[in-house]
Amino acid sequence: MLSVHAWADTTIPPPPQPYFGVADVNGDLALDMTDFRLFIAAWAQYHADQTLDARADLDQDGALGFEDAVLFLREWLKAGL
Ligand SMILES: [Ca+2]
Ligand SMILES: [Ca+2]
Repeated sequence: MLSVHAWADTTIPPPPQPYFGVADVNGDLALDMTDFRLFIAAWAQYHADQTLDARADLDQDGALGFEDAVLFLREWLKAGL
């Protein structure tokens, strides 16, 4: 049986902090593998047929280029992912 003291000593991890950076491709306030996959898919699509997923255009210049990749990777590395 679980004692009251055992319950009181249980550490509940803090909720993750919301992420407000530009690399949150899907806008869910978290930077994770979903954003990575979306960015890579947007990159591949853009460089295949110039279809732009504006969510991945991180510098908002109307194209998906090297600068967007640098911005994404900088944020990714800063988050320690
Ligand atoms: Ca996200
Ligand atoms: Ca861009």
